[in-house]
Amino acid sequence: MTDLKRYLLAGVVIASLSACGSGTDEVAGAGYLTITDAWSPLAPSTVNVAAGYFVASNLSSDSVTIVEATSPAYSEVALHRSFIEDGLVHMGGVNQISVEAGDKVEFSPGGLHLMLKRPDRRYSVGDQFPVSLHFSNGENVTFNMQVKRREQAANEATGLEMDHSHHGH
Ligand SMILES: [Cu+2]
Repeated sequence: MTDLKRYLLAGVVIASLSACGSGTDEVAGAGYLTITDAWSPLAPSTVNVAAGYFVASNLSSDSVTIVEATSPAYSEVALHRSFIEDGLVHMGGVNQISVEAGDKVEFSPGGLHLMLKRPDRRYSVGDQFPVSLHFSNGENVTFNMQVKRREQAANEATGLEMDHSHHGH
C-alpha cells in the first residue's frame, strides 16, 4: 500500500469518529460563508499532496456557490469528494458546491475535501497556511488552515482532549 493510499484511507476511519463532533473556534467570515474548524492532516514525508477540511456555514440570506479554492502555499488546489465504490476508496473532482442560506457544508475525512498539491515547503504540526474559497458571485473568503495530526483533530472533535495543560485552575 502506498503512503498516499494509507493517508487517504486513514481519513475514512477518522470520519466515523468525528461525525458527531463539532468544534466552535471561528476562523473566518466574509458575510457569505463563515469558515470554522479549518485543518489539514499532517502528510507523510514521502507524499507531496495533503487534504484540507473545514466547515462552511452560510449565515447570509443568499445561496452561495463555491467554484474554486486557491492557496499561496500549494501550487494546485482542487475541490474533491471521496467515495467508496466496490469496496475501494476513490476520489474525484467536484466542479462546484452550493451552500443554501442558513445551511452548512462540511469538508471532512471520507467526504468533501480540498486536495492540496505541491506545497511550497514542508509543513509540520502547528503550522498554518492561508486558503481562499472563490464564489460564483465573484466574492471570496480567506482563512488559515492549521496542520494537525489526525488523532489530534479527532480527539478535539469528540471532546476528548489529550493535552490537559490548558485547563485553568
Ligand atoms: Cu482528493
